[in-house]
Amino acid sequence: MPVKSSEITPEKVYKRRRVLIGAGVGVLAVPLIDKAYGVFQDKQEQLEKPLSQVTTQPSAELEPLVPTPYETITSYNNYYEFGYGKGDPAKAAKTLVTSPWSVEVGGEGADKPGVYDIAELKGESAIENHIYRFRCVEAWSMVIPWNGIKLSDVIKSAAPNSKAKYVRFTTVNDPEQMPNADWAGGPYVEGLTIEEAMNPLTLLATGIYDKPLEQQNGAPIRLVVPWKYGFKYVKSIVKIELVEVMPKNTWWLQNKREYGFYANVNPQFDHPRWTQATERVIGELGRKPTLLFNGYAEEVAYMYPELDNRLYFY
Ligand SMILES: Nc1nc2c(c(=O)[nH]1)N[C@H]1C(S)=C(S)[C@@H](COP(=O)(O)O)O[C@H]1N2
Ligand SMILES: [Mo]
Repeated sequence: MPVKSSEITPEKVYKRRRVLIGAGVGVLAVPLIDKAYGVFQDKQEQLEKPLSQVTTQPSAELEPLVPTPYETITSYNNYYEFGYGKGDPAKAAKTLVTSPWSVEVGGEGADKPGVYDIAELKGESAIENHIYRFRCVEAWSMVIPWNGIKLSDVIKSAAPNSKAKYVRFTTVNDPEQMPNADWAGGPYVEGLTIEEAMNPLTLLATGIYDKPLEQQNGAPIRLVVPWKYGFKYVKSIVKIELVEVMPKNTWWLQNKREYGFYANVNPQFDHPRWTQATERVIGELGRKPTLLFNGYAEEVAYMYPELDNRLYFY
């Protein structure tokens, strides 16, 4: 899916921004769009420095986030167990029974393993509301108002021990309820480092726009890691394991050359088949620049001090 050069941020926008900065004109005087591009430019300049020296703008100072309409979030999906088309999950996933539902929390890294009903899991912490950017590895994006709990609260109540180095998540896999259940030859699996899992941005989402998650979005509970590509957001979770060895995640197993474990959003590292420098905002015209760590560098860059495969390989 090559990007037309006309869709890439025009150079003159950068130049104009530079002139404005040079003239000492305050950010408030700059139209919003220029401000967004200016942030992108600052990030690009920062990428030339070692990451340890990068100073980033807090996410709150980036362009205001305009949530994608509910109808779009619930009708344009990736959930391959229900088909490969973007419209398939909204049609086919209604057969997935999401109540009652329990999640097994365990693994060799958990001193207090347990099986939790969804209501019990929610009881672990207060429901929080977070409007996050969402960036798929296919170079499209949305803005999603999530409701959910902090993954860290669930991990803490499992009493992690020294073997808890990674967290492994598993999606339900039921051929009777999922027409394409076997597309990956087994359940969809994802993983995080324990540090990533404990980061306060990381959620277990149970709703969108204050409505319970619909099946196509991963009901009743799915992972949300806003600085990573969408394929990390494993849906309809039935198992969470604290483990010692890095989990083999589904997309890495599918195509090791194109997908890896970390999958941190990085506009400077292209997918072998398309650019990651820009993204198509679903429901809007044209493309916009992609931000390092999807705009959440301030909150997450401390976990990636080296310029290595955590940044420059999926
Ligand atoms: N079980 C499962 N989880 C999944 C997927 C999938 O195919 N199966 N697709 C992933 C991908 S590639 C993306 S972009 C997001 C899409 O989430 P959404 O449909 O809620 O926007 O879900 C992720 N989680
Ligand atoms: Mo994706």
